[in-house]
Amino acid sequence: MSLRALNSMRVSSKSLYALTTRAYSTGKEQTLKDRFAELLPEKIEQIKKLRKEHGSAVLGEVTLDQVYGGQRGIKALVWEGSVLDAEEGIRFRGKTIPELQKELPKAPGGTEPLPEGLFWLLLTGEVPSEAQVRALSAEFAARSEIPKHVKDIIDRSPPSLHPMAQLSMAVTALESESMFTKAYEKGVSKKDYWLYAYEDAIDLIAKLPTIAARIYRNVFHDGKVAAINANADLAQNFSTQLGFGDNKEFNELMRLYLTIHADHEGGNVSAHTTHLVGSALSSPFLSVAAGLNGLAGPLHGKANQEVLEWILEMKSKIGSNVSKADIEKYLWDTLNAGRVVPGYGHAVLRKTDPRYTAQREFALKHMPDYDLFHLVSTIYEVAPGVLTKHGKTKNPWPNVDSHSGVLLQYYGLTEQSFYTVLFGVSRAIGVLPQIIIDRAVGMPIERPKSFSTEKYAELVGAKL
Ligand code: CMX
Repeated sequence: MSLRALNSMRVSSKSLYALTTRAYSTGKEQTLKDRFAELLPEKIEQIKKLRKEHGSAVLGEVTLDQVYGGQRGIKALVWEGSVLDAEEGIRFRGKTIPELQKELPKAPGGTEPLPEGLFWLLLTGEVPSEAQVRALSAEFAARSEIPKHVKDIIDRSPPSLHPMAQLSMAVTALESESMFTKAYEKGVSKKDYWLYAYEDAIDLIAKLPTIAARIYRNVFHDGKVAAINANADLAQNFSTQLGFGDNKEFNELMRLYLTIHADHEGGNVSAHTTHLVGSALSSPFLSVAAGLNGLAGPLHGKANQEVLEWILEMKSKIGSNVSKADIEKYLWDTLNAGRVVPGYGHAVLRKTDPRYTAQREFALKHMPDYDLFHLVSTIYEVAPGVLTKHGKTKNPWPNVDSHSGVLLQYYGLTEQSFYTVLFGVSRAIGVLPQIIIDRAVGMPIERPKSFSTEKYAELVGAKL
């Protein structure tokens, strides 16, 4: 039975649950939806008990500087999937990136983790079996087709419209498919919201590569998107749709890329926005579209585009033989012009981003002699010193965006205005587990307190 048919039926949530899980299970292994449903009562109990016994415990204080300083460090969000440590970097359900690379299932013959496995881990806290991940890949492949009106929106967009704007519009237009919105309109009980949010989440992850590839092929190529293989994993099918599927190394890069860009705890702009909009019970489609609009900003996901532009501008100004002294001067020129050095600095991290390191290791393995990789490595030797001397940024070390573009350039994906779309496809895999959890544990609408400057002055006993 197709999901569209399911969608139009007036079925109880219990029967919808049974139907959808049966539709994609091979019958041998437990599905992700089953496993999450099994774990959920304990999670709900844990939260209830924690709040009952410690609900009035004080977690910290909020300073006026934090209020004016982008709310850094205020403990005010629940995010189950990952935690970011300033020194160590990201851990996904307690696991570092090298641990993910070791423990998550791989494609046959591959060495990089499958992002499907990360999605499972983020939702349940458990590493899935190979069979469970294969079933999830098959489910994504089966749901990858996008509706005609979404195709039309992409096809009618002018090529001059930034790919991220096209992506956000297309994801918003998927609202027509939202099982969550339809169930809500039919008056489904709160405790069953997650069943429908889950279906939307799986649908969205399945359809995002098709949307992204259509944008890429339209804006930069012949507008034709290759058919996917129902037996291949999400990243390989995405590579195929983009036009790079024959390249095994590129497939591996996509697996790594989609895994490491997915989740970076809850406070970053794209994750926080998705969660915030979801708290109003906007569907997962509308919530992720909002998050993508935040990811499109140059201080967040668009930095991966800006890094490439900055490097190519450097090369065009200096020539192909770039010395350390040239880089140092170019860094100072950038800073003295009042611009930021893209790909460097972070709101939380105070060391080299482990996502940078993972990509550097990929480059050392697959493209050790590539000139752009050498340039990125030399910038890494020079930039932290310059940024430290400049004295503004709290973190002079590179972040994830500093390295990703060069890897894509190597394999021929040279159109840097598309790079943030790749980040967006991955980010959805990281934020959607929390949307499902939010609906499952009944997180309320988000509503922090705001005051005017006059009121804050009054609160701290200051005269303006
Ligand atoms: N180059 C120049 N100046 C920088 C800088 C950089 N890479 N990073 C920070 N600064 C400046 C800030 O602009 C700020 O200046 P003002 O005091 O004039 O406002 C000062 O240093 C202090 O900033 P901070 O506390 O160190 O950094 P924030 O938490 O405010 O901002 C970030 C974090 C990432 C936005 C910032 O480091 C930046 O702009 N980096 C470049 C853009 C980038 O790479 N973004 C991608 C981040 C990862 C991602 O989300 O994808």
